[in-house]
This record gives sequence, structure tokens and C-alpha cells, in this order.
Amino acid sequence: MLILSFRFSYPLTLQYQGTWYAVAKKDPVGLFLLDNIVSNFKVEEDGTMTATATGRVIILNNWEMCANMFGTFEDTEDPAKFKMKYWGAAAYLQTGYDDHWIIDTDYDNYAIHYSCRELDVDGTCLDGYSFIFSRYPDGLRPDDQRNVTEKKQDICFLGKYRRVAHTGFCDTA
Ligand code: FEN
Repeated sequence: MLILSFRFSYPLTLQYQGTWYAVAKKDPVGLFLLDNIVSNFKVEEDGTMTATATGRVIILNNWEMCANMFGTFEDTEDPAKFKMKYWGAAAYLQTGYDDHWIIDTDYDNYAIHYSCRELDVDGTCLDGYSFIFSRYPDGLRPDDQRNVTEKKQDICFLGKYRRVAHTGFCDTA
């Protein structure tokens, strides 16, 4: 059984703005971002939320690149659940339209993101991806770590995460 709890209050998106470093991720089936994943959220003048994400990818012939991705968000009736349209700066990058749920965040330190693309009959997620974001590139504070582990269990992804390395590969001066 999948029970998700949210503790959101207005204005969610304003406080959520700015830089988030992916410290761990659970990959979906298929192409994705490898590591050095940093995202930046912004509330536009018309009130809509947009975001960018960069991350290392390896394209044909083992060519290492930084993928620059863009996303726009549509509200749903749940303030923590969005639909995200995304695309890449380069034509070879995938585009998509995914759920973008924020399972939990304290805005200042950590955020747990979740997107399920395919549900199993028992309500668990067959294919999806998830990011653990931190405001700090070095990782989560011990206090947040405990909470994050609990939430990973709630979304049935416990044990499926990998650390996201930050080596400076996608940093631009
Ligand atoms: C998210 C939050 C901030 C905004 C955005 C986010 C999601 C990004 C996604 C990226 C997918 C990238 C892919 C890359 C790709 C949630 C961080 C936008 C969902 C799918 C390759 C790899 C190899 C190749 C071609 C393309 O297409 N990678 O040969």
C-alpha cells in the first residue's frame, strides 16, 4: 500500500526556488542523467514554476557531455504534485511529460522528489525515478538523512538509490 504524506503550505514554490544538488537518485528504465546533477527552480513573473537541470551523459561513441535540460510545471489539485514537461538543449536529448511529486522538503536543506511512470497492479511503482536533493553539494545533514530513509521506504524505492557524484564536470565558470 502506498501512502504519501505531504506537509505543504503556500507559498510552496517561492521557498523552493534556487539551487538543489542531487545527492542520490533512482534511475528509470532507459536514458537518464548519470551524475553531477544540479537543478535550479524559479518562479516566473506569471507565477508558473520552471526549472533547469544539468547532468553528465554519455552519448554515442562514449562521448561525455553535460546535458542541459529545461522543465515547465503544471499545477494539479495537490500542491505537492506537478506535471512536468521537459526537454533538452540539444536535439539528441529526450523530451517527456512526467509526474513531478515533492514527497517532502524543508525548503532549506533537503527535498525528496518522485516520479512514477508505470504503476504495478499492487500500487507499487514499476518504472520511475526519484531524486534526493540537498541544498549542499556534499550531501545531507545527518538529521535529514534519517527522515529521507523513511520516505524512501514509503515510495517503495528503499535500496534502489545510488549516490550522485559531484566532480565539477558540469560546472561552468
Ligand atoms: C528534474 C528537476 C529539474 C528540472 C528537470 C528535471 C528532470 C530531468 C530529466 C532529465 C532526463 C534526461 C535524459 C537525458 C538523455 C527532475 C531534475 C528537467 C527527466 C533522458 C541521453 C543519453 C545518451 C544518449 C542520448 C541521450 O536523453 N540522455 O545517446
